[in-house]
Amino acid sequence: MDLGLVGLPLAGKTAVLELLSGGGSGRVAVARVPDPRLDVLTEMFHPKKRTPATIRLTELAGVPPGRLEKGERNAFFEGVRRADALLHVVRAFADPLVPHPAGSVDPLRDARAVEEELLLADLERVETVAARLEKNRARGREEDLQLEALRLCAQGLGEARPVRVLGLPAEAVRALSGFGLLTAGQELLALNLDEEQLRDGVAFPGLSAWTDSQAVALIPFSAKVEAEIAALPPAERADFLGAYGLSEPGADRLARAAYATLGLISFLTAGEDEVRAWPIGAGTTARKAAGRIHSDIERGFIRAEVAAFDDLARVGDWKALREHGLLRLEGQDYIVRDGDIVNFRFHV
Ligand SMILES: Nc1nc2c(ncn2[C@@H]2O[C@H](COP(=O)(O)OP(=O)(O)OP(=O)(O)O)[C@@H](O)[C@H]2O)c(=O)[nH]1
Ligand SMILES: [Mg+2]
Repeated sequence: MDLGLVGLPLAGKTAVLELLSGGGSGRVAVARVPDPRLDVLTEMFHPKKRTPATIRLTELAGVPPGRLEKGERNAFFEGVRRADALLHVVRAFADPLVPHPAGSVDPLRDARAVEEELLLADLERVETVAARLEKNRARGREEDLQLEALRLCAQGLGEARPVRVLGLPAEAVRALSGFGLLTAGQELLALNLDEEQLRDGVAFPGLSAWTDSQAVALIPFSAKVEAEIAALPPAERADFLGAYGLSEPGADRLARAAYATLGLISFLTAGEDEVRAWPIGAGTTARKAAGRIHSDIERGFIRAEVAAFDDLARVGDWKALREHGLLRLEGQDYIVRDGDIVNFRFHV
């Protein structure tokens, strides 16, 4: 699953990418999703390997304030279209060494500038596609559904509302799925604060009301402070975090929020070889989940032995789970839940 990083120039996109991927450079990186449950399982099973879930990050070109040139615009939108969800990095930090491209710091203005580009691009596309469909004399029921869905989008986008907040019926969402609308997907906004803003708390009037209205989750954090935390020896981190009133690194929280924004949950496998978190979309069946591990397991699926992580953590091991009747046998259509520990039975 791919997360696209968008934002104005000098907002901190590269800083966030490096933070989430633990260094590295370039515009594409892989981020590990921190999961304390893997720590518990590692204590329990002493595996040779511990493998967290990962997501791919791609930094897209910084959107300049104002309209983009046509070529730049298309390249940027192609990038957004390829992403499964967006992480929008918005600058709140003030730093005389890194002058803000617009001359002043204003997160709400900046966030809206980027969002507006996406809304305009969607409106343009919706109108173009609708005009083409209307001319099609041979259009059938499917095209009529698409036209109706596009009409609803055009109305919402015209009021500067992203497609994701329009509450479209499932049939309309399906009809639109091939059109690559930029505001239909999920989005997370990371507000990049400086040290003082993080420590003292800072309110930007209207910002959280705006993110609410866009159905965008808002995560305040500081790329600079997080880079300092990452550079500390683990034993010193807790004190440092405490000084900012944090209980865990903001980068961990951001990675988990990004994971949720992509619509992902984890099922877990645990044994002496490996403890591992496997990303699946919410609503995935046991047989499909098995396919995440290996296509043979999906094909030869017999049953899934399932326990909830919390139960295993409480009773201590598999044996106790079985004795307490907390180990269930589930069939192929079982909907796997976040934190399910799964052992697939299959034949090849
Ligand atoms: N003071 C401060 N500086 C930051 C922070 N985050 C990023 N910077 C600095 O701001 C500059 C731009 O950060 P980048 O992460 O490169 O920003 P970007 O959004 O990738 O910028 P472009 O790729 O040019 O669009 C760098 O010099 C960073 O060191 C922060 O939280 N506080
Ligand atoms: Mg950059």
